[in-house]
Amino acid sequence: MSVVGIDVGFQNCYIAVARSGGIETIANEYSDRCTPNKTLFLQIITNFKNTIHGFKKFHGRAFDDPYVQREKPMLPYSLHKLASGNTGIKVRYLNEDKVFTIEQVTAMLLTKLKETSESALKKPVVDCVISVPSFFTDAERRSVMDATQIAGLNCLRLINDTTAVALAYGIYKQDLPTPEEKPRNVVFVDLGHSSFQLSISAFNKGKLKILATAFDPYLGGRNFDEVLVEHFCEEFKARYKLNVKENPRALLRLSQECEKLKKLMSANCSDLPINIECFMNDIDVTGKMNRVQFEELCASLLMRVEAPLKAVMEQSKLSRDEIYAVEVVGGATRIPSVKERISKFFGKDVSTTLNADEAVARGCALQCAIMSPAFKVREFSITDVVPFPITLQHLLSCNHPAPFSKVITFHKKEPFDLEAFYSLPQELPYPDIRIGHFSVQNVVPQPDGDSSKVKVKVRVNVHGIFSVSSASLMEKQKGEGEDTEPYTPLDFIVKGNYTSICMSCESLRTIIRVGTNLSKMFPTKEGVPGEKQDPGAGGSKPKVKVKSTDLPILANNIRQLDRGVLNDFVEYEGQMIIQDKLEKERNDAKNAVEEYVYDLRDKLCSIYEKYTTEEDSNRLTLMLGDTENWLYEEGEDQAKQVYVDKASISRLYREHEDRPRAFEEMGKKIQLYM
Ligand code: ATP
Ligand code: K
Ligand code: MG
Repeated sequence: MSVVGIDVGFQNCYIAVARSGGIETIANEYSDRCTPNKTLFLQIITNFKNTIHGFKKFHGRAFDDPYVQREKPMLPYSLHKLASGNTGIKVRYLNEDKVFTIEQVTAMLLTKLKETSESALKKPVVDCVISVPSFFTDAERRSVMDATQIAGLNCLRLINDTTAVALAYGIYKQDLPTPEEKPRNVVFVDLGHSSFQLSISAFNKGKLKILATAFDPYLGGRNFDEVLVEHFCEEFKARYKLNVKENPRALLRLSQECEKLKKLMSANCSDLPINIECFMNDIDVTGKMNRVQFEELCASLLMRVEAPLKAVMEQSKLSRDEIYAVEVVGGATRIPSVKERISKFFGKDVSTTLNADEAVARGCALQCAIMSPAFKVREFSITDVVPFPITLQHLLSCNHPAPFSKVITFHKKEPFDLEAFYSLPQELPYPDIRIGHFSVQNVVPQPDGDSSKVKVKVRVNVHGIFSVSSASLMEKQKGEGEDTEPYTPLDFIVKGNYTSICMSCESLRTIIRVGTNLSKMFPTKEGVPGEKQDPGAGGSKPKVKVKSTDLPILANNIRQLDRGVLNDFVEYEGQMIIQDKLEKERNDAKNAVEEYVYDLRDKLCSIYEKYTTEEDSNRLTLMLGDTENWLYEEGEDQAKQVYVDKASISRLYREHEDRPRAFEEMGKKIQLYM
């Protein structure tokens, strides 16, 4: 079984694989270890409207979400509002307009990455660990998980980008403090193309614990490109009277050139040129810029670097001298002024001991190796955090350790509903705070008419996804006496309308307090499915026999694809893979004919010259010309078999290649075939 880790970046994807010798990064068919985050649609590769990129943050987003609306005009492809209200992507596929869900588009990308790893490893790839930004919410995570299923991958864990980096950093360190010693605290900073993330991790031998995480989900290398694009749009308007923004293709080219310029400026202080030939209306444009000017233009972006640094330090409650190192990764941390700001804030040089581009993927592969039974790696435990406080009419505080599960007790006489949502809308990257609606069914009163005790287990799993995972009704056995478990302040809160109180900061403290009470009250007990005997609370108290019955839970409004729809998508993805394969074979067959024409023509006037009569040679040359014309006309778009038939002569030809004397004989065959 292969063990792979995939970093699906907004711009760049990396695949790492665990091998016995360590972690390796896989190269794609172009011998590049970085695969652009792009999905190309069949047959129309030259058509840029069908090259889908920049879709990573459409997961779980409503079409009406301000982020989606802001991105829409900048995209060369069109977005579409799905019946669910989510964002779909419209493309030409097999000569038809077709709308794909974001899960399908990401699945196509994952399929490509899967194929890349399979051809590098020469083994099937199923198990994997995939990274997501730490700020991804429940809906985004569920959506990515759906995509992995469509692509036929078994995602063992969605891991936060900076957590993967922390693992890649810590697992090889031989000198970490022992569990009894003070942990080593390291800050991890990742500035990618679309977002800025950081976390602080406390390391001891064999484990890491994320203490806090902070982010600016809308700050990344792309914003720096945009500043340059804006600048040159103005300049070209003034100097060449060109309205670049009206021309999507020109805008795309300018954006690519600006990105190159930005990268050059990281290494050079002097004036650097930007030249684009035939930019618009056959006009060549030129411009220049240096690092000082660039930093002035980007001043407002650079100002935004500090806030998340502050936030993460405040949350961790550490002082700056308790920070052992600040490790930076992500392409955009190469911008010198970004590094300077980080280093100034922490009062120490930033470290770049990790591979800035590949650290995330490597961490993912390590996590996959740890989780895979097929692989032996040293154990390394990871405790991550919940990035946003969740309210289940009360419940999880921000930076609560994850994964975790907790049992909450309710006293009810009838079925009841629980609503889970994010507590602090202003901290969420998008306006929708819903997580899900969970109905606990089949609740009945006790035989004596009293409320029943219902234990509900809530969970945040390894993917960072929240759920109400099980519920059970505790029934007092006749004549066994009263349940001694104390009345909890929680019951009071649940009965009250907590929803409205949760929104203020004041009540956030309340939530945390309730959370703490909860863990004190039920330190280890977790609802186990099936009937069982509950020994009751308090070891010294008389034992109370309680019968427990599992209750069905109906989850509603979960931001995830309907399972039937998911299955259809799995099937459709399979068909598209076949279609792609057929198309590739068809293209290869066509290329083979073309190649044959060139090759034979070449050889007719070189190595075969002396074996061919002039008459034969002329006839063959004419025939090759015909075949070539055919390729540009009716042969432009034919079924594979047509090309195969044409090209089978090429096979014959090769068979005779080492026997030039038989060439004349073969020439006759060629005539037969063409
Ligand atoms: P995200 O993490 O936001 O999903 P990503 O993982 O695809 O995105 P990275 O590959 O880490 O992003 O970084 C890409 C960004 O880094 C791009 O904006 C790129 O222009 C920028 N970048 C790469 N090299 C340099 C450099 N030498 N100087 C400045 N910026 C650079
Ligand atoms: K990346
Ligand atoms: Mg990244």
